[in-house]
Amino acid sequence: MSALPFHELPPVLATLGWDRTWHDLIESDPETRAVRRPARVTLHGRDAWRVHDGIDEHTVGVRGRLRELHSLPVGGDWVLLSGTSRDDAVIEALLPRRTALVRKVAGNRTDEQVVAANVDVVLVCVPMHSLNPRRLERELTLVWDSGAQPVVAVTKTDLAHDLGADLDEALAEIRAISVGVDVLDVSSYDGDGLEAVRALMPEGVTVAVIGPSGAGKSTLVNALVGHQVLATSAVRDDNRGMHTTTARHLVRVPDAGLVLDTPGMRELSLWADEDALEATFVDLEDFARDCRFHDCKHDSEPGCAVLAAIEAGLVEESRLASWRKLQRELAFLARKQDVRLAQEERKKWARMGKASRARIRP
Ligand SMILES: Nc1nc2c(ncn2[C@@H]2O[C@H](COP(=O)(O)OP(=O)(O)OP(=O)(O)O)[C@@H](O)[C@H]2O)c(=O)[nH]1
Ligand SMILES: [Mg+2]
Repeated sequence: MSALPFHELPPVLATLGWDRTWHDLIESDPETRAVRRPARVTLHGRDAWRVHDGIDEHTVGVRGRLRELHSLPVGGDWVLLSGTSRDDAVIEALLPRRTALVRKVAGNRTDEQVVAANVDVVLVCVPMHSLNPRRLERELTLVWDSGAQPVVAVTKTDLAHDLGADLDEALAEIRAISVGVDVLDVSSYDGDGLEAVRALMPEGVTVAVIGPSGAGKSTLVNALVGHQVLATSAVRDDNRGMHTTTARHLVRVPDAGLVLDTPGMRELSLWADEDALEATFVDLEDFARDCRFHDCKHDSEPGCAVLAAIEAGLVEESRLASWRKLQRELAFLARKQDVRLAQEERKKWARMGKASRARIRP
């Protein structure tokens, strides 16, 4: 049995993001060719996955051997289903991810968690009245690392009037942090800027929405879809919505692409590499290229172009501080990861040693 020819697949699959490249991928692999039906994960719980197979959306489980893999399917993943109907469908295979938004698992462990897969654009929401620059830098680094394109959405711009705040000033501050990234301003309440967001998602394109709790992510998704698909509610005293989002939903926007809502992450720990950090701090990197010493630490070295730029008021000193902090954090994580891998390796060798000793013993 081989996969259905591309033109015989349900046309709705294309609106979910299925394309020739995905199709060729399963055709070229004898193992996946035998499994007929691609589907996209729209939501996942602890033990069940909602998938859309181009015909309808239903709940399925995964084949046991997939559980042994390090990574189970998450929202946005493409999977292959066995079975011919919704009742006997099971996820048999997880297709390789084109992009993956990954964060470090909350707490002390050095495990990673994939937040969303196969996302083309990540919309980083920043409420206009409560910018947290350090958080935004982290979020942008996370997105650069994922392989998706970051775009910043400054939300709740209608509040500027009520709060007597200067929207242009807030935007300028956010633009100064979002180097090389488009910054849109939106208000889901009065519809301003929604068209610009919609323009990011032509049919088949997936946009994930991230940002702090209460930033208006779910409200924005509802506004794009045109009706309430996700619960949102009044802001509590602690600024979190009453219906704070707890799962990641992938929904289709009529006549457009797909949007994946995510819960506001309270603890945003990085799981990124140096390149992603460079992309976030490209303004500092540009100056750093002109430093006299190529290994300049931008501390007090003579001929440091970064310090000169700060002195000249071209960059904020706080930006250098957060660059250093994130560099330290990543270095720490890498060291911790090395220690863990070394421990696992030692355990493996100890086990193998034991097993071979057992065999040698008469
Ligand atoms: N003034 C104003 N309020 C908004 C706007 N968008 C959302 N809100 C309000 O902000 C609160 C939080 O909105 P949500 O959409 O639930 O926020 P969220 O980012 O999804 O929050 P989590 O799910 O907790 O991560 C709600 O009370 C919304 O009504 C907006 O454009 N303008
Ligand atoms: Mg929400």
